[in-house]
Amino acid sequence: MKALDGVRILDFTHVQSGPTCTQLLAWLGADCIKVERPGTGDITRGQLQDIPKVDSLYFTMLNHNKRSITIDARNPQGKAVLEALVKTCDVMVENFAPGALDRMGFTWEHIQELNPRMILASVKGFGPGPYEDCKVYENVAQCAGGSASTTGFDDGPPMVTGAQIGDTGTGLHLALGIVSALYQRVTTGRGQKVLCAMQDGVLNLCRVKLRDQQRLAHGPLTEYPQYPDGEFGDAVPRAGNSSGGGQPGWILKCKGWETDPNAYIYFIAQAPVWEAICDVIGKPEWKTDPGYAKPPARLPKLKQIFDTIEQWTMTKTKFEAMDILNKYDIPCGPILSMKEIAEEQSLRDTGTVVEVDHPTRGKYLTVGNPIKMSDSISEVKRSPLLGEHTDEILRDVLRFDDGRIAEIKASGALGGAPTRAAAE
Ligand code: CAO
Repeated sequence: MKALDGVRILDFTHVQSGPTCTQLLAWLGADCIKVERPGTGDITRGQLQDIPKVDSLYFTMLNHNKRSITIDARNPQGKAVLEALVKTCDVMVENFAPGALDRMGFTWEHIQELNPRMILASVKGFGPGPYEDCKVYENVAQCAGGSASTTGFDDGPPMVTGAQIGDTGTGLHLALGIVSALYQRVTTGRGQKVLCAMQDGVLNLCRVKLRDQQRLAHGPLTEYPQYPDGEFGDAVPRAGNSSGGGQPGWILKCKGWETDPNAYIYFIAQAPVWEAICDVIGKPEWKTDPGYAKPPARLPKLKQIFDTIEQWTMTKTKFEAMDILNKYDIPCGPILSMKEIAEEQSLRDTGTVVEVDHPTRGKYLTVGNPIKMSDSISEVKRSPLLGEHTDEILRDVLRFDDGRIAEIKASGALGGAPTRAAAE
């Protein structure tokens, strides 16, 4: 048994934010029916294609464990199929541009008429306000949610991060909203709308920077690289690689950095292990020197301290440094390349990196479910081909008979041109 067995999702999502959410629910056991436009399907099937005419890794890696049905929502018969699906599903998830679902005829009022228990979950770029009608992609959300202005170096432009905090981050938030609404429905018997705006999701992930914005009113941010010599304006500056928490940290070069762009380690100069750090890097005198012994004395000298630690890390590979530092409980982390992560056996062993076989692509690697549950084990099943389960869903989920299925097909609602019989 899986945690969400018995939950049926009408997955009307595309691109990344929505599909991330529904993939997670599918891994947790929900039956996820992905509705796609006939012909093209989810636009990501054809984006960033590495093999011609084969579903892209962009698509396959966001749509595991789902079934695919093609429906033209503008065709009256297609709309009827969608209405039948609304009646039989528990959750409808969508991330169309603002207003698109209403224009298809699926207003919240209509959905409730069809199924009062339905949970309608949406991702939009912005919540109600001046930008509510805007279309939004990942990096726009990173910029509007406070991530870009606080990422990068002080002397450089704002910077986006490779982690998809706008899309995948919001999909995760939405999944939590959905399971909470399912739980509340047990008591109320009613569905509800769940909305996650990407700006809000990014801001939630950047909350330490809103913390710092308020700290700034009371003086300089002493753990930032701008302290003590640089200028602080009236907004949180970019903090380079300094730590977002109470323990100073920085990225330091390791042996081989001249040729390997990832020969670096993240080093945290955690106060409780300061004495061990001094011993490891060959600076035992710093343990008792009043200029270094206590954290407040170190704050104005962080750059010099990390430069000194780097003289030591440059004599070790990042993995050698990890081995030595971990013996002393000094928090640190190697900068791992995607190649190293793909080859890491322990991630394969836990199912975090999984090899999947696909009928037209062959074998590829994907990221499995990062949520590990002892009584709801996730298996990663390949993404569906476009419309692969159309007949199966009409027959087994909607219980349409052969005559009804033939009539819908002839109308062109599932793809292809309407036949003359349907037109007459
Ligand atoms: N049958 C018929 N029509 C369909 C259909 C189907 N099965 N599926 C989609 N459509 C139609 C929609 O009805 C819509 O039509 P109208 O705009 O004419 O009413 C149209 O396809 C396109 O939808 P869209 O506007 O959502 O798509 P887009 O490519 O122009 O915009 C995006 C993409 C992501 C910018 C937009 O969907 C959006 O802002 N979504 C919300 C925020 C979001 O999730 N962003 C993350 C995307 S991942 O980086």
